[in-house]
Amino acid sequence: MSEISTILEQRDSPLVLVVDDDVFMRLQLRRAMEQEGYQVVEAPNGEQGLEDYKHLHPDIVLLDALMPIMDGFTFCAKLQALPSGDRTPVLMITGLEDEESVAQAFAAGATDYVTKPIHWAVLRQRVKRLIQQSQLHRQLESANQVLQRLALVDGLTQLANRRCFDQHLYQSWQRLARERLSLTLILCDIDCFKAYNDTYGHQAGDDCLQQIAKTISSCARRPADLAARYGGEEFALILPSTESRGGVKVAQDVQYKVKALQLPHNSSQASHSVTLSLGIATVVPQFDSNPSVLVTLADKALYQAKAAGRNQYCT
Ligand code: GH3
Ligand code: MG
Ligand code: MG
Ligand code: MG
Repeated sequence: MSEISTILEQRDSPLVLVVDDDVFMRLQLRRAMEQEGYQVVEAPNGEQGLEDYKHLHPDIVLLDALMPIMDGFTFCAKLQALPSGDRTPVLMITGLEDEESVAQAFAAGATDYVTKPIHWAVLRQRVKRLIQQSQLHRQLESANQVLQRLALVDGLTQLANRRCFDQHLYQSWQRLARERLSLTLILCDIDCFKAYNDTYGHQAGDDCLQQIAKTISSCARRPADLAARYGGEEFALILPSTESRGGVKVAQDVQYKVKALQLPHNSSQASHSVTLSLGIATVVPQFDSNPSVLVTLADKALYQAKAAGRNQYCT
């Protein structure tokens, strides 16, 4: 176990997990892999190998086919069942050259195989290539995750963007139509924000948007709630399973917290500090209509709040 904790601490080179019941074979494999600059952990059977795998997440597994307690084929099958198991390459080392065991190795999920007696130069090349492929795969996967995140997040405020808003609203609509529960939408628009930019500059305008975004986000308390940047200086709160009264409470909370920010706005018609106008709408979603009904209602309520002098909410 001390070997394992050392490896967990210092992981600067690829880690090879060698699973083989033959002590001499493990030693030879270790030497060959260490010569390539890899770190090595050994396990004498599939069961121990699986434990090590879970703790260490190696970059590749060199796996003997026939072992006591748990053989290589069973190991492979169990590895496939792990959440991260299908990504790590497994190079099966089999003494059995018959077609059936090769087929069995691939069917169990092995990535590639070599046969004993081992041709060491071939083994080294295979391991190198498999590690490179797996590292590339991991990089692509994390790049993909970043891209997916970027596609849904607003760059300035880090809030959900319009695309994310549309998706979440549609999904909430479908779910609540099934559950026959209310969906509330609040649209928030900063009052006299053009004047704010004109007075304090565009950079200050951006800072203001960031602070308002953070504040609105803090009012989305339930896991299913979503705060989004709906447009330039407009924000939205999607509140699933929320009646009109609950929506009003959240709107009041937003107003209270924005006021508490005390962001000076001397050219506002509504107040001496930055304020919002809010439109609240609530419906029980129906399968035969779509969320644009709700957006239109909230937009109308927002327009009323503006028309009535700003710095207020309407339903
Ligand atoms: P109202 O009270 O009626 O909402 O007036 P308003 O001035 O807020 O509304 P209007 O739609 O006339 O102007 C919105 C302004 O928001 C204009 C635009 O330049 C500004 N804006 C939109 N997006 C951004 C942004 O990302 N950064 C900054 N600094 N300003 C923005
Ligand atoms: Mg064996
Ligand atoms: Mg606006
Ligand atoms: Mg505005």
